Amino acid sequence: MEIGLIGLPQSGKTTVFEAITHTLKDKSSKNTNIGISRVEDPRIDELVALFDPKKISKAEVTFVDIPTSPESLGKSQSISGEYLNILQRMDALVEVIRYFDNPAVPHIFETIDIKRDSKTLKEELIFSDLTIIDKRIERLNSELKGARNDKKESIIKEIDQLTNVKENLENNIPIKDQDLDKDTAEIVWNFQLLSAKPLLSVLNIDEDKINHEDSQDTISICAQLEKELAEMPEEDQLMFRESLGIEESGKNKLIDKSYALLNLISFFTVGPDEVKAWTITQGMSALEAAGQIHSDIQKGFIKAEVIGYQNMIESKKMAEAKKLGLLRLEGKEYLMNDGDIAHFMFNK
Ligand SMILES: Nc1nc2c(ncn2[C@@H]2O[C@H](COP(=O)(O)OP(=O)(O)OP(=O)(O)O)[C@@H](O)[C@H]2O)c(=O)[nH]1
Ligand SMILES: [Mg+2]
Repeated sequence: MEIGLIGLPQSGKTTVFEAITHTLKDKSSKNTNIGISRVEDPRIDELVALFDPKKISKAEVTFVDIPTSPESLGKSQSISGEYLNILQRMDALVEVIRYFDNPAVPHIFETIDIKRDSKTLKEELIFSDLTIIDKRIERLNSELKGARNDKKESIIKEIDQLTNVKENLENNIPIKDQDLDKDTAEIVWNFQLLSAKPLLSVLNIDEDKINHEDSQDTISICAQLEKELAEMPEEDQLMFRESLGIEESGKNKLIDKSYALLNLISFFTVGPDEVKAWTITQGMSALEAAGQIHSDIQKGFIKAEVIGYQNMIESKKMAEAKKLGLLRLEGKEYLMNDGDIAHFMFNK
């Protein structure tokens, strides 16, 4: 999963990035920071205690921090070029909104106003989508002129559909809040439009606002402080967090919310060699889950042996779980549950 950090200039994107990621995947690129966060999941620790594997593989989320030039964002010039290409690739976006006072860091609009900044940013996403939809409608119109009669109908239909989407955008309704029919949704999907992506808001707060309430799609993180904490040894971090009254790290908050926002769940593969967490979308079948591991496993899929996390912990040993009848044989269609432990049997 890849999540892109966006925000007005100097809102704290890079500071958030440094607070939540550990390993840099690609230091070669001058402009874009790509980093990985390991997903902390206490269930992994419990499974490791049972199976004592040689290798432990936690789920990973990739965060991408793209610097914005002051003239590009917040000034309705739309998002374009390489910046647009990167954002289009992302599974979700996180908008970093400045909510810290810092006289040394000027704000492009001079004052701190989180509603205004968030609105500005959302309008930028919508504006970028509008540009793309407009271009497409223009193309279709010129195609229509030279089209054969039997083609005309479908072109006119697409123009109508896109015009509807365009009007909604002009009324500032992001794609993800538009009530589109299946056909139109499919067309729009192919354009990888930015306002269609799940969006999480991060308020980059001061230390004295630490107990700011989080909501469904907004969390507050004191990026500066989190960055400093992330550089400390684990024990010191815990001690400082406790004394500051921060229950959960910014990184964990952000990842938890992202999972919820994107409807993501985890399943596990276990054994003496490796205990590994896999991230899938809620509603995925056993066959699709198998495909996450390897396309060969999906192709040759026979059955999946599945046991729920709680049952595994209670039975402690796979053999015991089998004896108790807790290890089930499931077919291709089985819908994976969060925490399932799965072993896929397949024809090589
Ligand atoms: N006081 C305070 N300062 C912060 C905080 N977060 C970031 N800053 C400062 O704000 C400045 C900008 O932070 P960056 O993380 O570089 O912001 P950015 O959004 O990546 O900036 P650009 O990439 O240039 O758009 C830096 O000088 C940070 O030290 C915070 O939570 N509190
Ligand atoms: Mg930056």
